[in-house]
Amino acid sequence: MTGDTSVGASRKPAAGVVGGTVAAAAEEPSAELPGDVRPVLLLPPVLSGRLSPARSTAVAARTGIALGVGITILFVTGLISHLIQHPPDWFWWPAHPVWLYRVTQGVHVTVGVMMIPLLLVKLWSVYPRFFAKPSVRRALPEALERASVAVLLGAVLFQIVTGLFNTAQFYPWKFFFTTTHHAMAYVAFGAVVVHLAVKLPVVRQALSRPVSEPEEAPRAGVSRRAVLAAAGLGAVVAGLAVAGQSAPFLRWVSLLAPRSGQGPQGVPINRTAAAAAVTETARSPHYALSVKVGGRERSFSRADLEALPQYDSVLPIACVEGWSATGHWSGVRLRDLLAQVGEYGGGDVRFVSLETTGIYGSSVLPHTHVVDASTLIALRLGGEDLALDHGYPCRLIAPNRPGVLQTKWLKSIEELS
Ligand code: HEM
Ligand SMILES: Nc1nc2c(c(=O)[nH]1)N[C@H]1C(S)=C(S)[C@@H](COP(=O)(O)O)O[C@H]1N2
Ligand SMILES: [Mo]
Repeated sequence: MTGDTSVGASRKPAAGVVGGTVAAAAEEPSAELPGDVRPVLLLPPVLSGRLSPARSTAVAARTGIALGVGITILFVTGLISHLIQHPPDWFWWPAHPVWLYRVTQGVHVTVGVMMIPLLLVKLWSVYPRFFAKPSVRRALPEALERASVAVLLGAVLFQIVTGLFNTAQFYPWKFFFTTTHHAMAYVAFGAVVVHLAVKLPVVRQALSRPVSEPEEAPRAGVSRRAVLAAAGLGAVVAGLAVAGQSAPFLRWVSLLAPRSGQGPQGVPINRTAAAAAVTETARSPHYALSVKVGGRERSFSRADLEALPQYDSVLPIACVEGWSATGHWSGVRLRDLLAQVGEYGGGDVRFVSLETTGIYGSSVLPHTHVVDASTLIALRLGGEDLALDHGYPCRLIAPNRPGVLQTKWLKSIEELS
């Protein structure tokens, strides 16, 4: 203990000289770089950063903050998506604004893609330190710090890769991806919090000086401003490349947004009727929708549904993969349909599809959305009968929820007790 205290005491005055040369020499990694870095990789000087003042705490701190903010946004928006799909008792999600989930999940995937250039620049600005000779005096804290950085980096890379796979529709493994992506989110977010706590003094010091101010004698090479500008521009370009799949006015610049408005009736299709093996049953003349509520049951043909009062709803399909599209739906209000059968007791309602394969054949709708006037058993989209691929003879369309819960090709609707 006495040893620790004396080390702390002897370092204190140095750290207290904010912006002074002593503090800078003690804290700045760049001050240690030239001597300490092993020339492991034979990169050109500018790339390896040996000649660059850009590889500095100033850049590491600023890109680090951007990444930290991004990961926090990803953590929150990701958890929202998880909670809507697997709601615990305490969770409540509103029906309005109808576009809220479209925004949170669009932000999740767009910010997720923006992480890629930011992470590359961050890694570039710090990577010589991965090869720095460990100091003997601080062996344990340094080993712990490196281990925590390894966890952070691994978790964030894992999230980016699994997230991208997910948006690219690797459906056979999607369930596995979502589960691991969810578990790793806590690791990634936790590691960010730990890393920031460890680095807070260095970050505060780096931010207290302008980017252009030298931390030591100026060297040739890329400037910090240029690297930070490249990181920012890279993030914006990456974001724009995908943002158009959720924001229609950005579609013309979104070269990487694969599902942005194509598809029958102006709305993309994730799973076709053929893929879901429902082409026969959905077109069958004997089709009937079974509705169970308040202990009573009734069947409705498509003609029966058409004979009930029809309403319009403008609601988005907002896929968990980040793409979304507004649809002009019309059909029977769910609450009206339930009232046709029996007295709705206020519980959750389960929707089951004609589809018997796959894991998207059913969904559960909470009370808030059941009674909402915009929730429809849709018969039409864009003024025409629903395309077979959009869920003909009828589908659920409810406000402010993931597309995966908007069950197509309905077979039955049942209030859960
Ligand atoms: C540190 C970064 C990230 C964190 C903390 C994070 C967190 C989360 C969480 C907690 C979920 C909910 C999972 C569930 O429903 O169980 C989620 C879902 C999702 N994330 Fe991320 N994520 C990150 C990065 C990314 C990236 C980079 C992308 C894509 C570019 C991405 C795409 C997705 C997608 C598509 C889903 C929906 C999965 C589904 O419900 O099927 N994520 N994320
Ligand atoms: N029965 C069934 N309903 C489903 C699906 C499915 O695979 N099977 N896919 C869901 C998903 S993931 C989305 S995003 C929406 C897409 O609806 P759309 O194909 O009409 O655009 O339908 C949902 N409803
Ligand atoms: Mo989806």
